[in-house]
Amino acid sequence: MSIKILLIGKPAVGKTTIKKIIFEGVNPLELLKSSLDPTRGIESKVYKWMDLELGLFDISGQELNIILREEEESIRSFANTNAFIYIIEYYKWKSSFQEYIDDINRIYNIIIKYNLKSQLILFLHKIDLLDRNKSKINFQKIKKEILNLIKLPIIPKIYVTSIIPKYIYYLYEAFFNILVSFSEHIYELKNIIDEILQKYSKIFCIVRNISKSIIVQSMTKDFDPDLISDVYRRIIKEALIPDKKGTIALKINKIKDVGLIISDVYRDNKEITHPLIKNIIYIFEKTEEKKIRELMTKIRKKVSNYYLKWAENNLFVK
Ligand SMILES: Nc1nc2c(ncn2[C@@H]2O[C@H](COP(=O)(O)OP(=O)(O)O)[C@@H](O)[C@H]2O)c(=O)[nH]1
Ligand SMILES: [Mg+2]
Repeated sequence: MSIKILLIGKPAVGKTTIKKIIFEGVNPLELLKSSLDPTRGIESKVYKWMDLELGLFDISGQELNIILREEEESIRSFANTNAFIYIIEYYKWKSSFQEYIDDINRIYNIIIKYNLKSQLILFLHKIDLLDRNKSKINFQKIKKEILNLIKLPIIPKIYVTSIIPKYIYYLYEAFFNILVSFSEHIYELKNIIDEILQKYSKIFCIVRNISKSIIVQSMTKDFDPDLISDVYRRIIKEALIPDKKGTIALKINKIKDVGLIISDVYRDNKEITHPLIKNIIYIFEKTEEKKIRELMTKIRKKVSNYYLKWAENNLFVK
C-alpha cells in the first residue's frame, strides 16, 4: 500500500532529524551532535516501511504559506495526504503558541477545503529540553491544555517526542501508532510478539526492518520502563557495530542488572525467509538464556509463517 505523509514545521524544529532516525535508521546520538541544514522548501522521498510504500514530504512552515497562495500548487501538494504531522518545539510553546496555532488552523483548513481524509497529528518535540530542572512532567495535562487552546472540530492526536535515549521509545511508538493503521502486516507482527511475550516475564523486544529502523516495540507487563533509556543508549551504540555476515550473531552484554541479548537470526539465515526484517532484539532482565532462546524460536517461527502467508496473498496475486 502507498501512503503519503507530510511532516510540517518551522525551520530547525527537527523534521529532518526525525525522518533520518525513523526511516533511514540513522543513529540518534549522531544527529544530536551534528547539525543539519535547516529544511527550506519541500523535500520529498519514498521509503519502504515493511509492506508500506511511504511518500514523505518535509515542508517548512513558510513554505506552507507559499503553497497556499497557489491553488494548483496546493492541490498537487496536498492531494491524497494520509497524515499531516505538525511538529512543535514544545519548550517554545509559551512564547510562540499563537504562531503554532495559526499553522495548525491553516492545516485544518486545507483538510476541509480539499475534502481530504487525512489525520491531523501534533508532535510536541524536543521534550528533553523541558525536563532539565523538573523531574516529572505531566504530559496528559499539557495535551489537554493544547487541545483546549486549538479548539478544532477534529481532534488531533498529540504525541510527546524527543530523540534522546530517555524518550526515544515514544518517538518510535508514535510512528508505529500512525503507520499501523495502514498496514495489516505491521499490526499482525505486533500482535504475534505481544501474544507470545505475555507468557514470559521482564522482556523487551524490538523489531528492526532492513533499513535498521525500529518498527515494532513490545514488552512484558512487568518490564521496568525505567530501564528503557539505558536499553536504548546501549542499542543505539550497538547499532553502530556492523553485523557479522552469515552468522547467527549472539552478543550478550550486561547493562547494570539488565542482560542484553542481540539476535541476528533473521539475517542471512536460510531457514527463515522474512526479507523485510533485519533483526529482532531481545532485552531481558534476569531471565535465563535458555528461556530467551526458546522465546526467540517461537517468535521466529510465527513471524516467518505469517510472512509466508502474507507474501502468498500480497506478492503473488494472480
Ligand atoms: N535536544 C533536542 N534536539 C533535537 C531533537 N530533535 C532534533 N534536534 C536538533 O534540532 C536541530 C534542528 O533539527 P533539523 O532536523 O535540522 O530541523 P528541520 O529544519 O526541521 O529539518 C538539530 O541540531 C537537531 O540535532 C530533540 O528531540 N531534542
Ligand atoms: Mg531539515
